[in-house]
Amino acid sequence: MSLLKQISPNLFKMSIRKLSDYEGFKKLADKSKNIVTLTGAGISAESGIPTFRGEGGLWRTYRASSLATPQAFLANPALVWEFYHYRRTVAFNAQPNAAHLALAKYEKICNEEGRRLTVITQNVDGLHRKAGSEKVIEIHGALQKVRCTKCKIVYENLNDPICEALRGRGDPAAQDKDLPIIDKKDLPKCKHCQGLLRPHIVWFGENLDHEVLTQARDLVESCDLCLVIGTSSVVYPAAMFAPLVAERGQPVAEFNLNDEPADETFQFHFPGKCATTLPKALALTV
Ligand code: BV8
Ligand code: ZN
Repeated sequence: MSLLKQISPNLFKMSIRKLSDYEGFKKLADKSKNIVTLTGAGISAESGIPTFRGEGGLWRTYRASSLATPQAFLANPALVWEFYHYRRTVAFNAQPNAAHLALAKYEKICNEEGRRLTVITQNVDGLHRKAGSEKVIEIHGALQKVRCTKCKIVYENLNDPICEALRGRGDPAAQDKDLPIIDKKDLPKCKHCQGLLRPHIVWFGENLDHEVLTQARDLVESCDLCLVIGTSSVVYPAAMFAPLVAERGQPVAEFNLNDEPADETFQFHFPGKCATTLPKALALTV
């Protein structure tokens, strides 16, 4: 695509315009029986939740992805808990935006017509469920859940702060050196065995839950339309899902700020903020 941009900008513009065919997309969506959407941090950006790779991808002097690892948690559980405490507070106080609401509304329309729309999300902020979506697969876990590192139990914990030691902590503008060290014994503890809790989140280098991955794969292999919304498509295995749908000859529609599609096999590409482009594409006011 970018070669075309260099050789013939006009032809490039025409092909981009052809990809953002709102009318053609809506006709297709209304005929589709089993729609899958893959969402990333970009769908929550307009709810005030920093994305991973935009400028929001930094917390203090750390890249978010350098803290989202088992190694980081082993080395400095207090720092990783401060990072997740900050993100829990931001997520718990955030509201779904028009893009989340449009997906929830369209899921209901599909249900009434005996069709299905399932959200597969990489996000851990819980905003799809808050918007009213029911069929949601959180492939990277959820900030609302914790897991005991000792007895492995998983449960929901909405306390903010999750423990006294984290009260008032997590400020992204603070300097680590100015803050008192949080002792490991004061970090969140399991309500059953008093073991150290961790966020129930899939970190880099960790496997996705087998059942969740199987559910996602089955949907990727059976859907007749895939919407890929607000993701840089760089993290695997999620980054493979939409191209696999296109490989099956099924239509993929991308909603992203970028003016070029992430993959040449995508049939539709709607450039711009998805809180605007998605309700427009689904012809919904939310
Ligand atoms: C796995 C939870 C098997 C954390 C996340 C070397 C060693 C170990 C592993 C690997 C390795 N090399 C590769 C791997 C595999 C690795 C991977 O893919 N790494 C990448 C970086 C190369 N994957 C894994 O480790 C996965 N597990 O593979 O297990 C294994 C095991 C051991 C060894 C090898 C393999 C686990 C990955 C899960 C990591 N956890 N999240 C947390 O949230 O704290 S990933 C995290 O980043 C997000 O969840 C998301 O999934 C991912 C990508 O982020 P995006 O959502 O796409 O957000 P991003 O900021 O990047 O982009 C935003 C997009 O939105 C942009 O395109 C922007 O243009 C657009 N946008 C912005 N605003 C808007 C918008 N669009 C529309 N409207 C707007 N308003
Ligand atoms: Zn426990």
